[in-house]
Amino acid sequence: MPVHNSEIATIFDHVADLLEIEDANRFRVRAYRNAADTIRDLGRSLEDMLEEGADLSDLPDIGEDLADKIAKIVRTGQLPLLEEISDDVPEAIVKATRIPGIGPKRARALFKALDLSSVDDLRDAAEEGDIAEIEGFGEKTQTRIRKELKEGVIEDERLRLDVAEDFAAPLMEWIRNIEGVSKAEIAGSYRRRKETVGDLDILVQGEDGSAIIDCFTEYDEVEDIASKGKTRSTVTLRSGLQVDLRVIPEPSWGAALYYFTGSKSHNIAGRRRAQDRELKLNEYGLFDGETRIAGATEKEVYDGIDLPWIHPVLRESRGEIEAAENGELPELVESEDIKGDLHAHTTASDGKNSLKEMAQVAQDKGYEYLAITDHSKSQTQAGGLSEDAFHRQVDEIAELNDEFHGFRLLASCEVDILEDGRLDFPDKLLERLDLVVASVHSKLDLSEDKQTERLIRTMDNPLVSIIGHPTGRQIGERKAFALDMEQVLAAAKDRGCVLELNANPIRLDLKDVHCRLAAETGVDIAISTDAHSTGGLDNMRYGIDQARRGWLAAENIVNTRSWGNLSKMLRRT
Ligand code: DGT
Ligand code: CA
Ligand code: CA
Ligand code: ZN
Repeated sequence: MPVHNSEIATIFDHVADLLEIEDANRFRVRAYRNAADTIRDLGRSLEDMLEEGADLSDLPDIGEDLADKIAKIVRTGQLPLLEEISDDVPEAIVKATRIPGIGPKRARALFKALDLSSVDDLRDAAEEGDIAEIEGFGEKTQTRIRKELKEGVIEDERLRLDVAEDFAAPLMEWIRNIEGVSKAEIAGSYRRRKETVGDLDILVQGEDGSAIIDCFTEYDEVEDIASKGKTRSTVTLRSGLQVDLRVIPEPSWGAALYYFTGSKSHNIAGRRRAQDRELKLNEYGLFDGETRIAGATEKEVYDGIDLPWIHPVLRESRGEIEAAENGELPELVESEDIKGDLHAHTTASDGKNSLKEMAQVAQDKGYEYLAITDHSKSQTQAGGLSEDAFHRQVDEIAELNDEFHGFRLLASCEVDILEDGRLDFPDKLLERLDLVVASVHSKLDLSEDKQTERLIRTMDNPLVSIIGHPTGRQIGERKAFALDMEQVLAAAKDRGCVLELNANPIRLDLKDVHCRLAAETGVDIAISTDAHSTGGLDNMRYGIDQARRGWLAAENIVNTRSWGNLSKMLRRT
């Protein structure tokens, strides 16, 4: 049974969560988190590496002990340590830590004080007013907990896109190798590149439906078969991911791909257009009475309802049909447009690779530049640098740049935004840098007014080029902080400040609608990976998909420009 890197990383993250709740040594907690990050960005399968006899303790952040643990997980799919500590810590406490302002310590205190053991217990306690009675909690926290529970954030079972990809890739390889399968594609939210997916909707074309489905259900990660028929089957994989598979006849392929790609509201709009033309549109084709007049390709289907083909990332029923009708679909930004990356860390702070290594991989990608944005001094958790250390890094970057041709490292910094919107470093240091990324990493639970004001004060400083991960959300982990995005965008526009679309699939912040709003407001976006390793630089593609979901074109993205151009643009003084 194959074990994917994302599963191993999830196990380590889970161990770290639990240890943190148990108030374990913080270095021990960090060790598991760092290992999880390394594994996620590795780009090679640990299982394959073990098979080839590689020594995993050669990897950054993986010592002998963790290497043994990885080997154990690959052999058995489990980690006994995790089972042991999960017995002591209710899963509900882990979930409660997703509520902004409730860290591991407070979650533990809360559960202990009220003798809670489940999310339902927590809900009851919040509704009955018990939480406000506990020392250190109060009405405000209680109201917030109620709200979070109502919004269902802490029980979100959707899978992040990158995790889904990790399971989908080998599954698709399996399906494409089944005898008689001539085509296979994933539709649904996965094809629309949504940041999370509820399930996978796979379409295959082939001769003998039953035989194909038999083979599909024999895939070794299938844990449960919910249904199994001649043309359709639904299964659950060991990871918990549900998969719907449908066998589609050739003349209906395009119609089915269109239908199951969705979104549902895009489909409904399409069906209405068909009805206006006295046609019928469904997953089998476009029909005039009993006659199928289109269906083999998506293009044919759109043609039949008098529209150009619409890219799946746009199919959210947010005006794409009107835009298509008027010939006003956006020319979406593409990977090839990207000329560099404006947010990356090195071993100087919490990254895993050196300046040189990061520069090498950026050049291999064909980039013209890479901004090194290590953390400022307040970020003690993330190895934030002192002012002196920063000055030294700027000098080191200048020296390295002498050796490069057609490429440069940009001296930068991810400077912490303090509670009042001022920065963690003095202007005198920031003035030496090619650009400045400013991010919020603390005081995440300020009120909307205060948080909005805080970011606007930050942008008042003309040395600030880009606001990093502007809403701070971490998918499935931490909600976005309260922010009036329209006000932030208006202020950014006034001040010529750029907002970041963080390409890390855990963040993807800004959201698609924010991107769209930014473009409408005239605010430029930087798509940045926030890479903490050379492998992290590969996350650019998630950021691009997200930008495309937000209708952005190359001209909306600052890092599609060459450095000469960009540096002039970023200069606000
Ligand atoms: P997910 O799985 O929650 O991430 O989102 P989707 O969009 O993949 O939704 P899913 O898996 O329920 O269904 C796949 C597609 O099938 C959906 O995007 C559109 C289509 N579809 C499903 N149910 C309906 C329906 O009741 N009416 C219409 N018109 N289309 C539907
Ligand atoms: Ca789906
Ligand atoms: Ca589905
Ligand atoms: Zn960063």
